[in-house]
Amino acid sequence: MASSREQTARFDNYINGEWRAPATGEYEPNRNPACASEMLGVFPRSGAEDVERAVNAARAAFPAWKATPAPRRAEMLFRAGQILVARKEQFARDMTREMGKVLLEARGDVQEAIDMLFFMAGEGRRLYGQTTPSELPNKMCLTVRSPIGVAGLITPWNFPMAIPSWKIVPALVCGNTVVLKPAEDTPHSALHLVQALTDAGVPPGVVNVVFGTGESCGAALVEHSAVGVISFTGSTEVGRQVNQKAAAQLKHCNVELGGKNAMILLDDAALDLAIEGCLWGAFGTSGQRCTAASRLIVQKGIYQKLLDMLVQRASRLKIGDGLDPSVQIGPLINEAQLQRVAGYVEIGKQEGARLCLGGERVNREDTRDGFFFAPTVFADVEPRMRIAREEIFGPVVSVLPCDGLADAIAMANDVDYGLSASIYTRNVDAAFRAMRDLDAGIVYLNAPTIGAEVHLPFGGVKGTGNGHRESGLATLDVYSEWKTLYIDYSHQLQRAQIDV
Ligand code: UN1
Repeated sequence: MASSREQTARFDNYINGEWRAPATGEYEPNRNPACASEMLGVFPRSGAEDVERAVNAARAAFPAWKATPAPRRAEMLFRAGQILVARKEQFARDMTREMGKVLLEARGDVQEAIDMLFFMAGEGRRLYGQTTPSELPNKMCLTVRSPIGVAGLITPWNFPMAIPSWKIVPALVCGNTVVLKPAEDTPHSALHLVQALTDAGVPPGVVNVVFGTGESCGAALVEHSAVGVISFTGSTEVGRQVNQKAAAQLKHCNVELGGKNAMILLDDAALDLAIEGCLWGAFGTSGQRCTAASRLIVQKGIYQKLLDMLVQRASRLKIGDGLDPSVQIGPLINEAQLQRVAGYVEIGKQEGARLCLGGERVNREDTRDGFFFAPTVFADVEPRMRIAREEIFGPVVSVLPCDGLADAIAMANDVDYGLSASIYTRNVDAAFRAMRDLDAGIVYLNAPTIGAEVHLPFGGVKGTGNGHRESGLATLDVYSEWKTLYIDYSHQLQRAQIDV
């Protein structure tokens, strides 16, 4: 069964509107993480030469795309959104098969790309700048956004369509052309998005896709002198290198990196609601979200009760192939990720945290061929422990006791990251203090640490990023340059600051 698929499903790079075999001649299998012997196809393992071709195509397509009025560009984005609506179910199923997230979440991932396309399609008729008075008579001042050129976009596997859309769509509406290097574990979902854009009329060369690893072609993209803007989502370690390399060439660069997101649960929290939030925040997408709730900071009055409820509920979560609609937890992305998660469980045990649930690979007949890891709860975790400080990216949650609000906020902030944070309380004062004092780019009240919507800025502080934001209008600043225009109709030399 697998062999016939293996022979048929060979994918190539998408450059200048054509399928191009990689110059390296090398391909990598794309496997189903729920059933690793199932091969979904082979995708190129490209190198610098392929990146060169793609960048050249994007560079050649730039002048005409830039000259296309933004509302016309936006109409294509809108059409691409409609195409995704029509193909949502098929693309979601394909995503579950290549990434593992359960179908419900895969549909959400496609939906997020749809949302971004519709949101940015509206932006085509706005892209607002400013108009402002001049300090001199018969003179006016205004600002407009200009595209930068070629955008090099490097995306992770955990949101295989949503995150590429966060980058491609604003890049296009601003008038840039694109070279996308999607994660090697989820090439097909990225391609589906690009296919929708192509079918919607985006011209050849405007969006190009090169498949391969970060080392083999992501680095070449970052270093290419004709790429004017880089956007990367991934680990803090790699993001720092990307940022440094881009900085050396003074490129626009946005990096979205790790998180160690905390949910604070105060004694007055609505417990049933909070438990739902904990389960969704910690174990949704098997914890493979940069916004996953990986620390629960719980006030002592409800600590034991919450822990009991959490362990009981988490133990009942159904683990399996995400295509089964009754399954709640899918597999991890690959063996290396599974080993990483298992390694952190060992670290947690050695550090003296109390393992209350899970901690091991799910070893059933129907899961043995996949990368399934049981929902894992560590209690009595101390802030100094590595499992309370480092990003695990798996279904492992650390529960930490705290005395009250001030203590909880101090603990929440005492990590190198600052993506999202949340607090469950019914006390208005506590809620507002937390919203003010939590060091995070996103703060939720009475909701878990996940649930970002595309029309609001997404990103974090400290080790989570470099100060830029994705999504919302804020992301337009990544993909455009402000141009300031002074128009003098006085017919005389007027000197700013001099002729006062
Ligand atoms: C991520 O956590 O990796 O906030 C992205 C959410 C999604 C995006 C998450 N919309 O739940």
